[in-house]
Amino acid sequence: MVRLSGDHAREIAARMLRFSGLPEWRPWSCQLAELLDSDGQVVDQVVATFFAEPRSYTAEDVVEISCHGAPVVLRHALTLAMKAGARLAEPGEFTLRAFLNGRIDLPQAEAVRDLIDSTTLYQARIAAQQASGSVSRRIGPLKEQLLELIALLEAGIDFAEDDVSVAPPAELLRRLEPLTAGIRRLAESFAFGGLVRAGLNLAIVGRPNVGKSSLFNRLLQQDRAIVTEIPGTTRDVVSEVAAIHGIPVKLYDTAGIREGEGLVETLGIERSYQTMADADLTIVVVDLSAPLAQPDRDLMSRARDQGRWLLAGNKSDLPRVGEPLEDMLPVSALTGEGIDALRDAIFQAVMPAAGGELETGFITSLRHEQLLKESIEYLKKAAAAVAGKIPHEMLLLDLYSALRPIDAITGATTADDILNRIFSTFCIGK
Ligand SMILES: Nc1nc2c(ncn2[C@@H]2O[C@H](COP(=O)(O)OP(=O)(O)OP(=O)(O)O)[C@@H](O)[C@H]2O)c(=O)[nH]1
Ligand SMILES: [Mg+2]
Repeated sequence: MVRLSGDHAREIAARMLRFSGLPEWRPWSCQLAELLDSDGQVVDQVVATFFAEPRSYTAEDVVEISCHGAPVVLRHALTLAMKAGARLAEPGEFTLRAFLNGRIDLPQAEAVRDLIDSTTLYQARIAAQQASGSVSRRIGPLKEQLLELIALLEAGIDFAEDDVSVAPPAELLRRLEPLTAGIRRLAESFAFGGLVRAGLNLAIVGRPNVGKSSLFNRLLQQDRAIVTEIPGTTRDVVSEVAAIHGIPVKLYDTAGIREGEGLVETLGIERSYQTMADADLTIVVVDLSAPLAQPDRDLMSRARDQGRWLLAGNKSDLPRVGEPLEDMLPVSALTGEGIDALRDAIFQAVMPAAGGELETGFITSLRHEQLLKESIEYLKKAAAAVAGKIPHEMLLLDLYSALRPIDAITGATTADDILNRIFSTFCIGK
């Protein structure tokens, strides 16, 4: 599809296409037309759709020309468009115009990019929610609370002689607390949101021959890593991406951990430790059909020290030896038993504790997370200022500083926004 946006969209389309008769630009309807080569011969039959401003993608007049898709034809259509007075759009320019024309806000524009980059349907669903404004719907009420607080203090200062009572410290703290907590919850949602967007690194570690490569293949649903009954089969890290509950998960199969036999294996084992240190989540695999050994325990405590981890007891199809361990997930890479439960556990391990917030929107952008954290720092300063009985003028400076990063997400607040609030919430009316 070739998209033309701007005041001249219709003129340019009329010049580059041949219509049967004069083109009729009825909004949101389409017309058949022909695309001609330089000799005046038809090279494609196309459909031209007109979207009248402001109800179009960019909020400007838009004509979309749908061709059959051959790259040479599309390139020719672009050439014709440029000859007729158009210029090529910059990357993302249509979405930029939608933003500049006020049809979407910044988080929505960013979500369009994420939607395009989605590799799983789950990612697409989250991006689509954000493109429809889920981030702003969560930040909006928090910003509202902050603006109210600012208006309260401004009114106290500006209209001191108009007997608008200046808020007592207890009242200020009562308002600051839920505001800070709300912004913090949103910032923390990035722990999960970031993974949804960028994916998760998952290391599979364990002693030789416990079935790491078999489990890796099973989670991938393809025979990617070599499996043999010889301990020390895997020598180097093997990685591949699988989707687990819609999150792209990069799985790392590693060399079995033991006292290395030879240089190659020793180097491989070093990489296993490195992979484990870099991973977002580690699965320690043990063999249920053999007694637990000290190296198994060492690996478990290392995983525990390093962060999020799961314990998988593999070969559950064989007679079990040794005592069951706490929180161990029995699986069989051979039969597939327990693999679904393992997938669930992987998802649960990275999902936020408050699972209910999943559907109401969380942030997936590192930029948003950093801005929210910056805002929290100033809100903390403001709370300290209230406690320290620092003058309201100074407190206001902190609140404005807390507002600035939020504005960087949602778009700027103007002095009018604050004045309107002061005049609407207080009966100054003079
Ligand atoms: N019965 C049974 N055998 C399994 C299972 N998983 C793996 N095996 C067998 O265990 C042996 C070792 O499997 P691998 O997947 O190569 O083990 P690994 O942990 O990757 O071994 P290294 O790469 O040497 O560290 C192979 O003979 C597999 O067929 C299982 O769930 N049940
Ligand atoms: Mg292996």
